[in-house]
Amino acid sequence: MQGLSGNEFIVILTGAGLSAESGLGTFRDKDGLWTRYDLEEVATPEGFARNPALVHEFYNARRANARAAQPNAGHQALARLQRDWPGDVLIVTQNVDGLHEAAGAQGLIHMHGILDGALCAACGHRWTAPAVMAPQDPCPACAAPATRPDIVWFGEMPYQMEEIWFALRQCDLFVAIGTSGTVYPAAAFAQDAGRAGAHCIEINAEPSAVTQDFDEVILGPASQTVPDWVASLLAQVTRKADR
Ligand code: BJW
Repeated sequence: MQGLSGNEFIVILTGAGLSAESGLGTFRDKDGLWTRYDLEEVATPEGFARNPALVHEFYNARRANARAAQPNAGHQALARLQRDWPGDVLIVTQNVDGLHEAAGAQGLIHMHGILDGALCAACGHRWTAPAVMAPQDPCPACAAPATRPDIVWFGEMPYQMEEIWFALRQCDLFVAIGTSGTVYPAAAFAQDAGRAGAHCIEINAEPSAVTQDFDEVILGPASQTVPDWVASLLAQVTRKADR
């Protein structure tokens, strides 16, 4: 994208592909989580009601993997963009792993929740998840044995949607990174931002299910494409400032 002033408002949506090279599995790729687990059983409120122990086991294992993982060059480049871009950069992530924060990013929206969070299904209280959670764990606020992972499952409303839609209407540049474009409402964000006038860029290993909604598509592994894209964006405004 040419002719940037540096004051543009950038909204970045990230998905599982960004964390793939940190060793965390994606959902829908070959060997992805949904090829090994039935999403109806582990990622729906109905599945949790049927078998909370199974769901806690699934998320306890994912929490352990996420806590052991390190951010990769893609996460680091986005944190650098937030630090060095003169305008605002909002990162909206579907990822629940916390690797953006580990790389130094700030002010994120975790639209699908966070593995490090626990939520009381009875009173809505939230607290930091222990390493291992179990169905009968009492809520620290109301003592109900209704502890669940603070994760947005299918059929539940993702977090901070009004804030996200507002940002999509205001932004100049929308960039989706490492997401298959198959899960709504995130899959519609390029359409939402594009209709409001934003330039939309997709950065992914392969064209997503909604690739037609983007003005530009950059294909390749996020640990390389994201640092390259961030460097080229920052170089444009640095060159301008030098003139
Ligand atoms: C790389 C790479 C590398 C790999 N470098 N790239 C019918 C039509 C439309 C909608 C619906 C429908 N029926 C039901 C719905 C709604 C439903 C939905 O979308 N279902 C679809 C399956 C059809 N959505 C919901 O229920 C959501 N809530 C909702 O809609 O509320 C009502 C509402 C109404 C109106 C407005 C707003 C809301 C909630 C969705 C919750 C999703 N939850 C999950 C699991 C919880 C989190 C967790 O356990 O971790 O979130 S599902 C899972 O998918 C997870 C992810 O965040 C999400 C998206 O996946 P993501 O990140 O895109 O990963 P992958 O694996 O799909 O793709 C990875 C990509 O990376 C691939 O393209 C690779 O090529 C690429 N890649 N390596 C770069 N190194």
